[in-house]
Amino acid sequence: MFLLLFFQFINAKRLSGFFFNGASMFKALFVSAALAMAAAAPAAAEKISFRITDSAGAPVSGAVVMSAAKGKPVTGTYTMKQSNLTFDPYILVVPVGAEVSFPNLDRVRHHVYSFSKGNRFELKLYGKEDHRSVTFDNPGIVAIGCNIHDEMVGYIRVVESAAFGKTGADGQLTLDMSPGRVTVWHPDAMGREITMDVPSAPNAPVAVTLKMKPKGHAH
Ligand SMILES: [Cu+2]
Repeated sequence: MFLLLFFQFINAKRLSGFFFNGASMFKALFVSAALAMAAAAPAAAEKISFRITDSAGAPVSGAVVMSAAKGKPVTGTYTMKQSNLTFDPYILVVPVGAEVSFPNLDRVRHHVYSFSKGNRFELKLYGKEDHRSVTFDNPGIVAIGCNIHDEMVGYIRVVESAAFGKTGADGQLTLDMSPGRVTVWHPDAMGREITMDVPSAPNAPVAVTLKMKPKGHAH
């Protein structure tokens, strides 16, 4: 940052010299200050890649990466199916205010609910081809279950982040984001989520190791 400001100061001096033919230092400082204010705006977005592995080096899929920088809620379509007595996807990340559809593709009825603070909901018994949806208004972790099938577990991470996503089966993810602080979370990781600072233009994917609980979910 300081380096950037220094360069802008030099540029401003040159610029003002060019326009004002030996303009005073005062003018140069004035232009410099204006440029410094522009520099205080968030850095431009870059493509930054992440690679998330467990302690044994195996890729971790479904790990959520979210920027600390906040963004406007994004509208989009979000779905968590019930299929073969599982929630699909097992992990979903959505912006605050998103509406998530819960279609039931099974022949049996499900009764989907969450007791998670700020995002409690209950979708009473509904059958095949039936859709219900829920709007998530508060950031946080929403643990989802089914009243009929105890083994059904899913998670929705509701975020306020300007940039967010989750890793694929290869444990990788690329975000369009401004360099800065990010948080990495997975419901089956031990301990708290990991927060780290990502520099501009890292020369390799940002590597993060998550210590996973011994009994990881199959998905
Ligand atoms: Cu069920």
